Amino acid sequence: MKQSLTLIPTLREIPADAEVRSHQLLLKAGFIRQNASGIYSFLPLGKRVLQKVESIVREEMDGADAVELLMPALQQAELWQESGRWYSYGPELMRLRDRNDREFALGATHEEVITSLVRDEVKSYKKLPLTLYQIQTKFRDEKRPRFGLLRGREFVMKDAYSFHSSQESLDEVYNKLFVAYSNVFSRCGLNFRAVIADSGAMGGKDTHEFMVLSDVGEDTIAYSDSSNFAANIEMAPVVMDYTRKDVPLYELEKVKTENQKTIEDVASFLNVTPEDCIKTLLFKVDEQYVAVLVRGDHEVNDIKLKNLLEASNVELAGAEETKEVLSCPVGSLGPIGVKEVQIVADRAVKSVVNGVCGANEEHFHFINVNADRDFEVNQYADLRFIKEGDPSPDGQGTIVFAKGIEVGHVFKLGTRYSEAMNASYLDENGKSQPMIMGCYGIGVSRTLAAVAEQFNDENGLVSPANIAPYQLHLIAINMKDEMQSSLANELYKELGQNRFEVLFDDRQERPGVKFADSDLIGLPIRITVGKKATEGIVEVKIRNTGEMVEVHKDELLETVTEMLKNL
Ligand code: 9G3
Repeated sequence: MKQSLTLIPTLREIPADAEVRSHQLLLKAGFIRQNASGIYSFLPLGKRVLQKVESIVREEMDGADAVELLMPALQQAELWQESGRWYSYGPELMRLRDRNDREFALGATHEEVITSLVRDEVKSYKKLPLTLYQIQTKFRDEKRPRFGLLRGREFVMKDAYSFHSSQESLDEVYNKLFVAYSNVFSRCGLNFRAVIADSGAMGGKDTHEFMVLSDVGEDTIAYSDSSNFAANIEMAPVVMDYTRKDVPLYELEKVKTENQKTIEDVASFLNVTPEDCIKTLLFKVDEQYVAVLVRGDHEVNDIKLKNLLEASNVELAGAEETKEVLSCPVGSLGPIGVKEVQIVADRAVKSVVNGVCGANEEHFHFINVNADRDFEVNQYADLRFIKEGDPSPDGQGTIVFAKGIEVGHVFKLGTRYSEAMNASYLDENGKSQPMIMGCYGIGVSRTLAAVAEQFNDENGLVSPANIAPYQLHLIAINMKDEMQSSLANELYKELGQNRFEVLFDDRQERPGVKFADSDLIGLPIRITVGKKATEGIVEVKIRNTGEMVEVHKDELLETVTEMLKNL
C-alpha cells in the first residue's frame, strides 16, 4: 500500500488523556481514534492488525473443530428474561426499544442467543458435541472505560459455546480449547499465564483466565516461582500449616485502648504484632450478616467467602450498619460473646495464642485471647487472600504476584443455561436430558492492545512480525530524485509480486518525518532507498534489534525472507 493513498494520521505529541503506553501509541501511530468514551474507530493500520489477530483465532478455533457462525448483536429481551439475566444485569447491559416499542439488548455476550438457537436445532445426542463460535462486536456500558482498547464499551470478542451429553465430553473440548487459546496467545508473541479463576456470576466450576503479564493489568495473579501453578488472586487457595506456639494460655483480660482504631495502632499500643491480633469484619451475605475473623496481618477474600457460603452477593457491612447489628463501632469488633450473627474464621485464626481482639465495647480490647476457649467459631475455612511469600498451594516454591490483563476466559458452564432455557436432547435411551455447556471468550481487540503494551520502545510500537499491519516498510528518502523514486517503485512492485506485505512511504515528506513515523508504526523490517540508489544499494533495518545491513537490490528478496524467518 502506498502511504500517499492511505490514512495513517500519526501524532507528534502524546495525547493528554491516554494514561498507558499502548493507548498512547495506538493513538500516536494512527491505529485507532476515539469516537466517544470507550468507543473507537480502527483506522487502516489498526484494522489490519485486528484482521491478523482474528485469522490466528480462526485458525486455532477451526483446528479445535469449532465451527464459526455469526449471531445478531440485537437480542430480544424475552431471551434474557428466560435466563433471568434481564433482571440481574444493571446499566452495564445496553438496552433499547425498536419502532414497535419492543425491548432489546445490545449483545454483551451470547449465551442466551446460542442456547435458544441450539435448543431449536439440536434434539439428539448423536449431534453432540457441538462447538460454535463467532467473532463479533460486543457492547458493555462500562462504568469507567479506560486504557483505550483495554477496557472499552464496544469491543471485538471471539465467543464460543460448546454443547455436550456428558461431563467427559465437556472436559475434552475444554482441554482442546485450552490448548488452542495457548497457541493463539503464543502466536501473538504474548507472555501469558493460564490461571485458575472464579466463575463469578456464570456459575459452573472449572474456569481459567488467560492473563498477559503487564503492570497495567487490572487483575493480580498469584503464581509459583518454581512450578506452573498460577491463579487469579481471588481464587488462589492458601495451603499451609499454622503452627500454634506451645505456651501457657494466660487469663483473658479487658484493657482500655483509648483512641486505637486500626490493627496496627492497637498492636503497637499493646506492644504485640498484627499476627497476634484477630481482625473481625461484618459482612452482609445475601440477606444475613456474618462475622468473619482473620489474623491481623491477613485480608478477607470475599470471593472465597461467597463460594464457601454459596451466596450470590457478599459485601462488607458499612460502619453504621455494623454499629446497628453489633452495637459497637468497627474499630472495637471482636468474636467474644457475639450471639447475633454466625462467625466464620480463616484457619490462621486458630493459631493465634494469647492474642488481641476487639471487646465489642468502644475503646476496649481483650488481650490473652485464645480461640475455642474464649469464643466459638461456626466454621474454619480458607478465607484469606494469599500473600507474596506464602508457600505455593502445589507445594512447589513460593508465591509471587504479578499484574495481568485478562485476554481470554474459558468456563465449564454445566447446565445453568440449558436448564433455564430448556435446551435438552434425547439420550441413547430416548430420555430427555439438559445439554451440558462450556463457553470460551477471547478479547480480540483487547489482545491487540495487550500486544502494543508488551511490544514497544521509546520510539514507538514494535509489532511482532506475525501480526504487524505490514511486513516491510519501504521508504524513499527523496521521491523527487529520479533514481530513488524509480528504484523504490521497482522494489515495491517486485516485493508485492513476491507476496510480501509492503507499506511504501512515497510521500513528499522530510526524511526525519518519514523515519519518525516508521519507528512509531513499528513494522518489523524497514527498507530505505537513498543516495546509494545509483549503485542499486538499499539499507535494510530490523525494527526490534536496530540491526542494519546494506544490500544490493538483487539480494533484497533473499535478505528479507531470511530476516522474517528469524523474527
Ligand atoms: C452482560 C454484561 C456484562 C457481562 C456479561 C453479561 C461478563 C457476562 C461473562 C461472560 C461469560 C462468557 C461467552 C464468552 C466468554 C465469556 N460481562 N460476562 O456474561 F450482560 Cl452487560 O461474558 N461469555
